[in-house]
Amino acid sequence: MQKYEKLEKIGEGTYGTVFKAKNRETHEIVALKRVRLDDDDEGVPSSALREICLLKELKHKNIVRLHDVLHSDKKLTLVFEFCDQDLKKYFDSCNGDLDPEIVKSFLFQLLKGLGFCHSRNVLHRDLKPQNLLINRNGELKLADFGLARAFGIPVRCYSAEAQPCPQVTLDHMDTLLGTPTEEQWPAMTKLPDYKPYPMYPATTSLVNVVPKLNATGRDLLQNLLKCNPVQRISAEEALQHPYFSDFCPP
Ligand code: Z3R
Repeated sequence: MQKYEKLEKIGEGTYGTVFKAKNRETHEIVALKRVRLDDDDEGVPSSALREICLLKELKHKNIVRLHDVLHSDKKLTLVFEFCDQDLKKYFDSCNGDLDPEIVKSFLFQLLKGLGFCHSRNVLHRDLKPQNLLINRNGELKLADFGLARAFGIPVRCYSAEAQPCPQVTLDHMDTLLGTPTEEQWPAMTKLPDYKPYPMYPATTSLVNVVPKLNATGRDLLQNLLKCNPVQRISAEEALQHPYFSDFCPP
């Protein structure tokens, strides 16, 4: 750890604090994610091991690069490439006034990174603005794979710790778009944790939610937000959607 000079705290991940730091020899700026290893615990948290194993295999320009893993007696440190800010901080700085071309570029890169993960049988499972990093060249990278899963290997039961609970988000989507009906999603009631819940009608149309997005963009969004995974557009398909027909990747 002498190799790095810790600068400031820049975030909190699934299981640890993230610091900006400088390599004392090369002066390269990196992000250090520190994982505390408690004495009475069984060693390295499973979320950290999961992130290390998955990220070692996921080398893509839209996925934050894991440079190194350092292990000292009580701490595990993941050394990542540095990005200037996360998307939440960027959104907050824009006060809701986002440039539609930047939105398009960020969505394109998000789908590229995600499509790459899916092609390698990895589900991120915790996509949110804090886990999407951007840099001053306009590049966007997926980060925090602490809740990610390799799929394809049948898993009988997820541990409670690994199960994200996006209830607030689901409720918000239900009130906005309407609760999915059995007709729209026949397999819904057969899901392992399915519980009957209030049926909300759609309260608004996407035009009111994203007034600056054109009709083609709204069509893509509608397809990305389909609750029924059979009907939902994949990342690869989304990249071919007409919304991107005028987009030139750099
Ligand atoms: C790797 C893993 C997690 C993070 C990395 C890199 N960079 C992060 S979080 C970050 C967050 C900001 S700047 C860099 S913030 O200032 O926008 N919160």
